[in-house]
Amino acid sequence: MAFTFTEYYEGKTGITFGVNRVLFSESTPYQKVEVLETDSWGRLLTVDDMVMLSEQDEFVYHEMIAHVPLNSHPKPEKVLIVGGGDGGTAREVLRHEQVTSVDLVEIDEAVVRASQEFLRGVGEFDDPRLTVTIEDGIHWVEDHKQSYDVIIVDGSDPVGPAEGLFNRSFFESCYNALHEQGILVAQSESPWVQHYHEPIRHIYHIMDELFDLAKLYLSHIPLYPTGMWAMTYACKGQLDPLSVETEDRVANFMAKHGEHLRYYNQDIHHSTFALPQFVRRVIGTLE
Ligand code: SPD
Repeated sequence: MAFTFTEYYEGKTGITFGVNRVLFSESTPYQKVEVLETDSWGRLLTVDDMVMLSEQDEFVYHEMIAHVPLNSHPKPEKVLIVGGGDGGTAREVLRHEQVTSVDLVEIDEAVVRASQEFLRGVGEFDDPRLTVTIEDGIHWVEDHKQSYDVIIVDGSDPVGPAEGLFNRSFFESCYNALHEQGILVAQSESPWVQHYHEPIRHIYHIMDELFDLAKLYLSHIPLYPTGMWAMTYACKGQLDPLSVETEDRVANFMAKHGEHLRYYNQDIHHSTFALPQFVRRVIGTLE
């Protein structure tokens, strides 16, 4: 082991990795992008010293951010991924046969380049249904009204270039970019981390106000700060992720793809929406 890397998330509290070598390191106009080879979690993609994924645990995040919304929609043909330049979310979205096109809009070409070169097992970039565009996702959604069935916000944490992905105006543009019955999912940070309470509450309340239905859901992602990670689901219309129709779609999807998945299944789809009391307090839904 050559050195250690720590992502600090609360004072001097953080998660530390043994690093054998640095495979990629670039300071781009937006951020510092690195791929590190760790001693125990495979390769790590970091942005401004925050972990975006490890080869060992990325499947949790990518399966959960993709399959929960896609199986909740009866016909998810057109999908937009904002961010997601590593291609992991695209890989999972493209498992769905009904998807006819995926626009992946990433602000920083270095994330795509580093991932294509050093994280080959993570991203799916060869599927003809996928179009990768290097552009600010905020402008993209403003310019694409009524265009998508599902929008997935797979951005970084709310600092630096991803900060705008947590603003009300961005979510309003996402609302306008969705077809009727469209679904939006956004990565929403950890409810254990005090300074993320505001962004989580903020995202949930904006989505709840703008959309007909909003729900927070949780996954276990060991290498993200605290290991508990939130995503927010919102629908223009009443496509409930816990409906009987969705349950049937999840069952069909699992019958076809279950052997290739590592986290998501029928039980997880259902239980992911069960929120502990303290999380309900964070978003203010505790009666
Ligand atoms: N702190 C991690 C926040 C998650 C950001 N997205 C990760 C990108 C993986 N496709």
